[in-house]
Amino acid sequence: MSRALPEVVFVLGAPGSGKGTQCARAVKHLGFEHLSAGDLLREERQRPGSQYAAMIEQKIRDGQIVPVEVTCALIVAAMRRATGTRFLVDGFPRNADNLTGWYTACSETTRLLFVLFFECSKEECSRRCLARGAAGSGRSDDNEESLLKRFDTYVKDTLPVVNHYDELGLVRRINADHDPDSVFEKVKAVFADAGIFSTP
Ligand code: UP5
Ligand code: MG
Repeated sequence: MSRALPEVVFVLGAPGSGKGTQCARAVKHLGFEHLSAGDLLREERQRPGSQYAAMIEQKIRDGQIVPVEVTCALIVAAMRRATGTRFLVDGFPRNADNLTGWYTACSETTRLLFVLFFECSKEECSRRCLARGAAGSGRSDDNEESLLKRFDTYVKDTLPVVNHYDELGLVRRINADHDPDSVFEKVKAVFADAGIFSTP
């Protein structure tokens, strides 16, 4: 008997646009599991004996993108460990290399539902990340120098990925420049359009 493929929603948007915040809510109310590529990389960086730790730290600090072999392996392993079959893959794919790697590793073993894309001004995103850094996030990239690089990479490498999925009719745009509750209302509406409804 054939089993349904795991379903994936990619969650993209600028640094600080609220991907993680909204994914946490979607886990609670929409029954998805949240796989943040950035969190998985930060965990791998902390794992004793990881051969990738130094490379990951340097890439994160410089706002550059880790080679897809590393990131995709972490995502696939996390999906295998999970109990659910619906995943929010947050912050991935971020460039052409990520896209190719995902197609090779997962296009036949998962079903992409859509791409949730958070649009938020650079000023607001920067303010949020710097405030988080000032409040003691401990993230080595929540500083002005890293943020400039993160934004450069986002515009140069990640927006073309969004455009690619837009051409396939898969992008669901959300104006994320509002308070988290209002943004989540819009997120729920996108999922409801796809036939996925929230629990109270
Ligand atoms: N906040 C959230 N929503 C708000 C709202 N509506 N109003 C006011 N405040 C709001 O939110 C950021 C901050 O803003 C928080 O303090 C939050 O409370 C507040 P968050 O939900 O964390 O936003 P998010 O978009 O998740 O921001 P994040 O900083 O995580 O985005 P990045 O995309 O920069 O970070 P990520 O962890 O995905 O990646 C980090 C680095 O890892 C990358 O730069 C890259 O070097 C590397 N990476 C890869 O190489 N490959 C990958 O596939 C993924 C990452
Ligand atoms: Mg995040």
